[in-house]
Amino acid sequence: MSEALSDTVTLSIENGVAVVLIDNPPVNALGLSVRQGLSAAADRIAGDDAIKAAVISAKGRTFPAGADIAEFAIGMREPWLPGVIQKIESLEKPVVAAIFGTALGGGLELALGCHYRVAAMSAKMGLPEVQLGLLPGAGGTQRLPRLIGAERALQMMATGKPVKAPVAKQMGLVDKVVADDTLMAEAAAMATAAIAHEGPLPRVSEKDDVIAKDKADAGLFDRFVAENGRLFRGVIAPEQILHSVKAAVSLPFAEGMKAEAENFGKLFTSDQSRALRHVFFAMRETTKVPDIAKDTPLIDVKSVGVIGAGTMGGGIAMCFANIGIPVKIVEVKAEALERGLGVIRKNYEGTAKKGRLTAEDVETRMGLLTGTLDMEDLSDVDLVIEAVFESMEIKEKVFSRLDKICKPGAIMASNTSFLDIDHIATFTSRPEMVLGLHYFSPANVMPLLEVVRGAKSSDSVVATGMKLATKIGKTPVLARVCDGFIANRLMYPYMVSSQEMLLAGTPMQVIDAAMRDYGFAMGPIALLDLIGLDVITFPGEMTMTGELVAQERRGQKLNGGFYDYDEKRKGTPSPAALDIVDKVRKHRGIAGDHELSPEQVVAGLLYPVVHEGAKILEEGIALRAGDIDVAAILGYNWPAYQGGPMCWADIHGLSKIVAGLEAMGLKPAELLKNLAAEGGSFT
Ligand code: T1G
Repeated sequence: MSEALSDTVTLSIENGVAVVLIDNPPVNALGLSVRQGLSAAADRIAGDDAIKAAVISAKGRTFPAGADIAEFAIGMREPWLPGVIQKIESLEKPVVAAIFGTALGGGLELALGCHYRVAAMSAKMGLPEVQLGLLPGAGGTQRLPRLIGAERALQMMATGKPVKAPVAKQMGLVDKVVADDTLMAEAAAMATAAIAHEGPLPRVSEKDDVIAKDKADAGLFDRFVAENGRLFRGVIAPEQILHSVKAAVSLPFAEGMKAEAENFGKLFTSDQSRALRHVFFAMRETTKVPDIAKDTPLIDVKSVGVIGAGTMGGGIAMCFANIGIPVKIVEVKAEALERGLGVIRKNYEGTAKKGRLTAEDVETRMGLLTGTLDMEDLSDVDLVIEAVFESMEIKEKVFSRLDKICKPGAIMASNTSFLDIDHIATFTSRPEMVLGLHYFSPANVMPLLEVVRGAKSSDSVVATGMKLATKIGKTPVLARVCDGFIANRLMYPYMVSSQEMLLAGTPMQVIDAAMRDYGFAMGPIALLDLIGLDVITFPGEMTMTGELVAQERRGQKLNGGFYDYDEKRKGTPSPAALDIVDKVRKHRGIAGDHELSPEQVVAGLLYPVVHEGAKILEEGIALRAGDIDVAAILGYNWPAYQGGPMCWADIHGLSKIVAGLEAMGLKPAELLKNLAAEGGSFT
């Protein structure tokens, strides 16, 4: 018979072993009532002579997956997790952690405070706090190095990557790995056997043999930093993790715990952690469409047709073949079809070379792809996605034919990146079956999928599009119809402002360096070279990109662009481009003597993006500010630790942005002005 120690923790006694189960769906996060229950369990275990040992585990899908991240925003209360874990570790009766699912963050720290750990074969364990801009703040930075050594502990904590149970066993992180369905029995057996254990219980905080070796290795930390520089770039948490592990190696446990708490506190209140915690929830929020009922019937997509075997069509087809859905790829010319299928095979073989696919997987996926020159062959598919040339005239031809070919109930989608889905829907007799599925190139790699809801798209079609996005491993963001939808519309002012800034007199390398320091992998000018100078049309009858293309300078891989590139693709400002900058300046009567500081570059490029985001929000094109942030992060590699444009704006200061936009001669969006005036925020 089990008794409730709190709303989310129960205790039952079986043959002298207390079984403590956490039940806090969906992931058994270690919220207040769980901590209260665990603390009460420790008291019961200590005080009840009928209890000789204990097992701690959970119900549902996983051993605790960490602290309750949602609790951070509402303020945490005692008992604190480090203290609860310390209380469990200090017990004189053996406590076994029975680990399954994903024991992450505070969940793994709880297990480290137990005397023994047994894991189900399918379990994963990790300390991903760094992905939230935090560090393991419940003893993880002190116990983990004592168990598996400082170097491997640093690797786990600075990357946040989980390890599978067999690897955990090999590292000494768990004592035993058992078949999933025997976990609780094995844990109880381990607890019973431990009752007879002579001498002090194995407490990780008292284990000093492993840490002694680290103490003797003077170069350990410098080596780690030298070999893992990329983990430290732009972000602050890894450095605090490093300091905490140094404390673990050099200080007694209690003092190391104080150092960990201090370092955790620095991170907890940092802008980067606020941004990353916002992104964590925003990424999960995008699938929620408030005005579509959760029980809306979904269309069962068992087969797909893709029109166009080019880069986009091929990538889109791969997304479905990857999850076992057969795809018919339509082209107008046999050689285009053959070329497209050849590129797909090459992609799969490339992945197989990296060991992420077997040769058999490649054949299975290729076997799901059928090429055809006849659009009539799409009469039996459940979903068609066209990825043809971006011309409304061609879309009209395609959709009016699809309307005659596709079976009733088939979804007809366009991959267009800016054309009007509502207008495309008028080419069919069933606009309710039409929507946009806007992939980002390469479609089989980029995680963002904009699901574009037409005015007449049915709820069922939209809900199916959102669900399907997740099924193919994408993060969907719902957009209404407008030019550029969300991500491209949002970042167009960023690209335009960078061109204007260059003409006004800020050197291209200054612009790009400022945005790399902000956290982008590359600046806007280099990005333009990478994606190709003819991809974006800039305003004005004479533009630098137009002049560069006219000189056959089309981009990084096409004869260079704004930069000339060496064999390692390192760019230096191109004299030819500088001449063109001068030419366009003269033509437009721009002096070109106005150079901005890096801080002014960031403001000059990002304020217009925030302004556009506010308009996207107030026009109802995006459902939430967080969706806009997700679109920028996943579509344009906006650095997640900056939160995305809307979260960054909140942190940066909306009033500052309003004033900055006005100084640039821009009229800030109403929503932005109003939020700034009332001290509100987007996120
Ligand atoms: N706290 C609160 N809610 C959480 C949560 C958490 N730790 N983890 C997941 N959720 C919610 C999530 O928002 C979603 O809610 C639902 O659970 C399913 O999540 C002291 C300080 C566990 C691998 O960082 O990695 O411990 O949208 O959609 O794809 O040192 O969730 O359904 O309403 O992601 O199956 C450290 C974060 C915390 C783990 C499951 N732990 N979670 O993935 O489902 S900080 C983490 C995950 C900490 C200590 C420190 C994943 C998952 P909703 P999901 P999934």
